[in-house]
Amino acid sequence: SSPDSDSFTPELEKAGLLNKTKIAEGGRKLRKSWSPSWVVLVGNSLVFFKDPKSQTPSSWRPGNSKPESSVDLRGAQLLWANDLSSKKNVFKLRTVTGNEFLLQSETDSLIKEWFNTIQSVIHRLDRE
Ligand code: I3S
Repeated sequence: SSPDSDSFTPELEKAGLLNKTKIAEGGRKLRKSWSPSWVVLVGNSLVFFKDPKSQTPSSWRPGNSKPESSVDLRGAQLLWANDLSSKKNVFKLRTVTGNEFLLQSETDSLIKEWFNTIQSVIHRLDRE
């Protein structure tokens, strides 16, 4: 990779705005509460930021912005889940610890990209 991308962050895979709701914590069902989230896929983690106003790369550099939460993708499961919402383009991410999230976008191409990118990270970790 180039010196420029190294000073950016070498392991960044993807970042963008998605609608998010957590629907389970440790296997316990939670009440849905959708909200926009700035989602960053970096290394083995999906990191959620609350403030969708800060969408520049510097906003999620370590130290510059505090993540709302973070998900370890190792052993996670990803499924399309249009049966779990009236919204379109919904997928469910389940962690090994039994946390479940729904992620959604109105833009078909965008949600497919997210699904494929997260899935490829999960599969890479499965092979390690
Ligand atoms: O699966 P549900 O219960 O139909 O989910 C809806 C509710 O969580 C609703 O909030 P209330 O708890 O105030 O009813 C949300 O506003 C809706 O967005 C949820 O449904 P969708 O179909 O949007 O995931």
